[in-house]
Amino acid sequence: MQRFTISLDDQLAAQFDDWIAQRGYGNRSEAVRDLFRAELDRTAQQTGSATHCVACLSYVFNHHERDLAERIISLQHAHHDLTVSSMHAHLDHDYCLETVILKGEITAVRQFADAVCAERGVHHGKI
Ligand code: NI
Repeated sequence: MQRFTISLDDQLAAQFDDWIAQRGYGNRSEAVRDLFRAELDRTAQQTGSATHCVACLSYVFNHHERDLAERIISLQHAHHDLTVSSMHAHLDHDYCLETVILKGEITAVRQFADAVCAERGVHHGKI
């Protein structure tokens, strides 16, 4: 574990303390570590230095939509190497929420997620 000291002006420090309180962090160090990790991950994805990932894909769909549930299941089976697990929740009489855990090459994971989200009747898809 390494320690270092940073200087912040009072206004930025107050904003940061408000932010970490809203997020529920117990101290500044854990909040700073999470910010570092998020930025380093984002940079790795942008520069292409990261090749593999784990991801959660969530979407809502109407299970009355013709063949949609079957099409989604077929997509998952066609990419069984990427789909680690999925969870299905019946939201109401019409709509279902699914969350799929994905693991694999970033390009393949994104293509799979895009294909699911592009299916007619799939809404609010987000990876
Ligand atoms: Ni359902």
